[in-house]
Amino acid sequence: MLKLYHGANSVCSIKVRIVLEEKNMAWESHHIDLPKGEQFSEEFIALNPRSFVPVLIHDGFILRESSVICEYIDQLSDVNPLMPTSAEEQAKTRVWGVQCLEYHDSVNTLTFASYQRSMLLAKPKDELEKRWKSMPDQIRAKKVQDLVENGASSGYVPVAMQRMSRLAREINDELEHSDWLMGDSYSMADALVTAYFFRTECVGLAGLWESHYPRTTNWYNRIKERRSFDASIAPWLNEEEMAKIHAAGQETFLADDRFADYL
Ligand SMILES: N[C@@H](CCC(=O)N[C@@H](CS)C(=O)NCC(=O)O)C(=O)O
Repeated sequence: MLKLYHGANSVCSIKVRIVLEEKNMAWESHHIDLPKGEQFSEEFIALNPRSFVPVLIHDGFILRESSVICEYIDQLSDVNPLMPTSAEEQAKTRVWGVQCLEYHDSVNTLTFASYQRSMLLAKPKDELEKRWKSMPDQIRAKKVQDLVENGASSGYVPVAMQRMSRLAREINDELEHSDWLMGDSYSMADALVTAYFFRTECVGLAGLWESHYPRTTNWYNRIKERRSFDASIAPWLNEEEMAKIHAAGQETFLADDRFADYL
């Protein structure tokens, strides 16, 4: 049995749930409440000393890193194989997987500068100090702290915006001669990057592709029509929270002239 430790609204967790749905795989859910800080509990740190989700456990084998987990899951069953078969396409797919580290960093910036910021600013100062100190990765802690203190004025925000815009453009270029990232069928590469688009859209920034890149827009719309999209998201997210995330994103970014050309 596959056990997945995951966060309801965590992009990397959504990414793994998309692949589980595409593969029609049964799994046992272990939900980690990230806003509550359950990722810092002793119990969870024993599973992942880096204190982040997702973590997959398969017959006692503990695996971290969402892109690697996705490829591992694909190999467990012949249903709807997502990894391409040629060495070249496998390599290209893994490049998308490695680049996800950059996309994750970017959407994490956009979320912490907006919605997460408003949530965290509502907490008492000493609780926040405790949270920063309990993060095993202090570089990550410093970044989040900067975003919470400065919001859209943080130096991390324009970098994130530029990177997500570049991703939208790169996908638009890839789709010039094919329907999907790796040819004419949906594959692992499409699955790996979807959640980063979803989060960017959630924070009100779909203009990054909708205003500039029609092939990317069409590709993402086709992804949203797949059963796996709804099945991996809807049961875990509530509409009220999504509306708050969207409103916080719009309030933070759309009124800021520095980002007007992107949107
Ligand atoms: N590179 C890792 C990143 C994992 C990661 O950062 N997960 C986030 C949620 S998407 C998390 O657990 N954050 C906890 C925190 O920020 O304290 C992966 O792709 O699995």
